[in-house]
Amino acid sequence: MKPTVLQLSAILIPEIREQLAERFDLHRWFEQTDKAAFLKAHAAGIRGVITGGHTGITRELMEQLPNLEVIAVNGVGTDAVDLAYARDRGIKVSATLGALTEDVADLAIGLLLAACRGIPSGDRFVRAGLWEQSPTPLAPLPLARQFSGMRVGIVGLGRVGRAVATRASAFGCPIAYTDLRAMDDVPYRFVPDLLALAEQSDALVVAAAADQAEGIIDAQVLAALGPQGYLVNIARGKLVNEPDLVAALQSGSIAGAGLDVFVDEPRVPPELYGNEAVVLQPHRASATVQTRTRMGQMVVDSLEAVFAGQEPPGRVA
Ligand code: 8YV
Repeated sequence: MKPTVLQLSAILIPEIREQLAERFDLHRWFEQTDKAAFLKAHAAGIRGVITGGHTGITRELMEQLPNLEVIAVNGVGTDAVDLAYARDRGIKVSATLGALTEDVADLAIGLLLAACRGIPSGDRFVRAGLWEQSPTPLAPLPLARQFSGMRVGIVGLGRVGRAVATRASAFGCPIAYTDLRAMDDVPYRFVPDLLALAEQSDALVVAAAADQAEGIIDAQVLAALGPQGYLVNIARGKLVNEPDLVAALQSGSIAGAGLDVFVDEPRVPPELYGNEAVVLQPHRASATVQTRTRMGQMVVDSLEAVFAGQEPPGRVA
């Protein structure tokens, strides 16, 4: 008999979907209209859960799955899974560690470049036919901010933070970082205090885990970054105090931002829609065919490993 697996978030790659359907008795939670009736009929048989990094799983749902053995997170962030509770229950949790590093770092640099150089504003300007009306488009499109050589401050020097640092270094950017401790295997400057890092940076890139760092980017940090400073967030929305960020973008107390993540996705503060200083993405940093294929394969492999009594790849609990 195939092991029963509950899928909490969608997987778009056809080969992965085929493998899931082939190997598991798969139930899609998001397609269940009567969730209580579904749980009554199937909860006891569910041995595995697939979820996304942002979606995670509620403690309440875990409590209703008495025979759960494994949660395979299709992402690297595990802040939406109660890892302590999973450990207590002996439920193994895996994440797609290392599978999405390059893509997330690529998008961080893309967002920073897009925000500094006003790429989306320029694109909108051309598409609206405004270039022909204003052949020297200086008034509607102010001169941009140079990216090469910017002082880049990285908040959280994990896999993604390091990959951002490598890329920004290639643009001649001096790199500093803050983290829980200094790292002796990198050539970058450690700044223990986030406020000091913000003061000394032209751009802050948020790449930290969100488990214990909610709201660390607040009005004070944004004020320290200053009116010439840019913020990029490709980690989790809740690392940033969103009302403070909206206020900073509205008042010009920072120059701009590039955001892939938000506190209450898919809701984005509506004040940002008309703000040309911010570049917005719908949480797509890992959304390439190549990376999502690697991630999906790790999810399949994790489930199979646990059902075969083995250690899952990317185990975090
Ligand atoms: C994904 C993420 O968008 O890795 C994470 O933690 O949030 C993203 O890579 C998500 O997990 C896709 O399911």
